[in-house]
Amino acid sequence: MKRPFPSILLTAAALVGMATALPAAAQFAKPEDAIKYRKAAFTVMAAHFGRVAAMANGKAPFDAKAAADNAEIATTMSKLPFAGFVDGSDKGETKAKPEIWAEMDKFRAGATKMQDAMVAFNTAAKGGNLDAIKAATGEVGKACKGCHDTYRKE
Ligand code: ASC
Repeated sequence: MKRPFPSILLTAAALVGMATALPAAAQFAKPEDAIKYRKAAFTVMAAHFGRVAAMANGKAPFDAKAAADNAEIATTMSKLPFAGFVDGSDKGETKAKPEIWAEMDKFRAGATKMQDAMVAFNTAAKGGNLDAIKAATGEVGKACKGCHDTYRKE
């Protein structure tokens, strides 16, 4: 019997669909994989946010196109790290404080605040007005710092 789509392709397509539709449902074989994942996502987010922040702070020349491109990536990345704060990932190579797991609702609220600030920042970056970008950058920075002060070691 000849089928139009071999079932292996259908299975592969279904897996790809799941992986792209549900980043928040990222699965981890081991707690250390979740730790690596969230650190990687934060690292990429910070790199791209930082490029715009450098422009906002006058440490890099303002380039509207680069600001918009980097803000878009930072905003996309901001959606990813929090899926990595799974149970059991409070121990290992991490600066995450145990308070995160004791106050998960509060922690998630802080994450949402940052993600919302990122969306506003992305809008500002697309608008190309440096003063608006400066203000929105400050709001994202505040949201980052808010959680770092409470939930990050050192
Ligand atoms: C950044 C970055 C952070 C935040 C934080 C804001 O660019 O990498 O972690 O801003 O420094 O206070």
